[in-house]
Amino acid sequence: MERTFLMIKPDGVQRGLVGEVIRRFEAKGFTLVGLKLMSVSKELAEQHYDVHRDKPFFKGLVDFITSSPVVAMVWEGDGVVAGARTVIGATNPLTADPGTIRGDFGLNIGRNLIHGSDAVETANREINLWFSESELVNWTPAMKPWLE
Ligand code: RTP
Ligand code: MG
Repeated sequence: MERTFLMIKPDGVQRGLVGEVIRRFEAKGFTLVGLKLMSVSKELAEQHYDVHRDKPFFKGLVDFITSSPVVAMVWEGDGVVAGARTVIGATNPLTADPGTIRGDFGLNIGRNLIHGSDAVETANREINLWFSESELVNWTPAMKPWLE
């Protein structure tokens, strides 16, 4: 089953949007298999955003992600990588569609509330980076047949 890595960034936690964000993925029908509130080290933030290392916003991004706790999550479901990106919305909240998390709550590109893996391979890399195998729970929701 496909899995993705999602992270509620410091702005989402500080603004009290953790429940709202999780509610949206639950309501969509995805399955939560890993969840933790944590402070992020500079090393982990730099590894997570390694692809952006040469971008002008890299240092500000790392400073932001390490500034206050985040909620790291792994979600499971058919097509969950792309599906979660649809629920999240475009990178810039000012152009993200209403009804998406960023469109409804985001303020600007540097404060866009949540990260979602952008491809299946990226998701696998990020899940391994953020979670150990023992922190992930394999389970089948009883309501799953109703969603198929
Ligand atoms: P994410 O990785 O956080 O899920 O976001 P994304 O795929 O939609 O966007 P990406 O291109 O991967 O950029 C990663 C994060 O860097 C910040 N950013 N700031 N100041 C800027 O121009 C700029 N561009 C990107 C955003 O917070 C973005 O989510
Ligand atoms: Mg990205």
